[in-house]
Amino acid sequence: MKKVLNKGFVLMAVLLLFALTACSGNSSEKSSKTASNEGDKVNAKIGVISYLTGPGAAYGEAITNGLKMAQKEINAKGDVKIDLVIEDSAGKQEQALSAGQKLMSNDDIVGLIGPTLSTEMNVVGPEADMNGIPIMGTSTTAEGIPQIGDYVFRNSLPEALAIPASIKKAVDKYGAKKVAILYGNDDVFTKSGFDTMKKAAEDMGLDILTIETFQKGQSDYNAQLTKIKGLKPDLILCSALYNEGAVIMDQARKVGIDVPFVGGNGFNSPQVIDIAGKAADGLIVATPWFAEKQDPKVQDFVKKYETEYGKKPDQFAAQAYDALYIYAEALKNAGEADRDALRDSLAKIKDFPGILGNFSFDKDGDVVMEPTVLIIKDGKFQLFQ
Ligand code: 1QQ
Repeated sequence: MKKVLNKGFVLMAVLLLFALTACSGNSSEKSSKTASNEGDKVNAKIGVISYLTGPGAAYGEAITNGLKMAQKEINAKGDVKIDLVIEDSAGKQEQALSAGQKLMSNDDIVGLIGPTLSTEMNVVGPEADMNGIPIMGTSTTAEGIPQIGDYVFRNSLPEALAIPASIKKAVDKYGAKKVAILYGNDDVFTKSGFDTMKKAAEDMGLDILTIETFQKGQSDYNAQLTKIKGLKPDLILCSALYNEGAVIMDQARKVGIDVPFVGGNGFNSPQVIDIAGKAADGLIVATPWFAEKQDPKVQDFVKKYETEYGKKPDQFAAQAYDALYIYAEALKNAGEADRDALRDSLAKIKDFPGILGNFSFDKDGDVVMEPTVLIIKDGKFQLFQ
């Protein structure tokens, strides 16, 4: 397993550090232990960087709700006691980085969860890796996230697995041959989703009629949509976050485009339906989460979440919930709240039974999971069959 660090190298580094410290004549007070253990219980502080304010704040709200629910349950069980220290990134790289740095510089914090966007993880991940603190994305789906370094993990289903599954299902169902692609070209996730869509379309021999782009916060998509309408695609592939994606769907229906959309992970939010209403019908997405799944563990979680927050949990809540359980399991197995021990323990997680199924990291700290393909019909996410 690549992610399990080379102990020989680590030992050499430790010896070198020890020699340097000894030479400086300064005995360092700082221990690598980041929290105390009471008896057998591991006490750990986890830092969270989440998109809590701004146009995509519903992602962060779902994520922190899922984390808090898991925290309550884990703490009630008693093997591990987790404190969460939550910071807002506002969906911005700079704010995510300063939030991350603040959390990393707190020696009591043993690991990080977040940030919400791949765009943010692209700057926070390398910093965490350099500082030797484990970090796990629960919603980051762009290519290359766990490959940032040995301390960087995710439990979110990568676009590279999700998108080909949803396109394939749509192509099979509708006999689609011609597609138009529309994507945000100023965001790591929407760009990566586009690359995956283009490759999947090419691999399936689809005719790509046009590739159109937009920018974050754009409000008028008429130019792109009018052009797409004129080309008469069978399907539209769209890589966007929900705040832009829902507006695109609304405007598409208004200019008279009635073909189905295949969206990436950004569309896996009930916000799409809240914002676009009827216009969201015909959106196809792939996700590891389906709240109607007839699995007692899933239904138990849905019920508890609804009682606590007054709404159904979405994929982002579910992934965050599982992520904290994975951290708790890794901390319990490590037997101590130590950054390096947690990293090694996380890398060894195998077949952990979460609400998203049995979870293991692959050799890069990435996820292997079967996506479920859903379609919005009558204002609801339903199984796409
Ligand atoms: C990413 C995503 C977003 C949709 C998370 C909210 O998948 O940025 O990677």
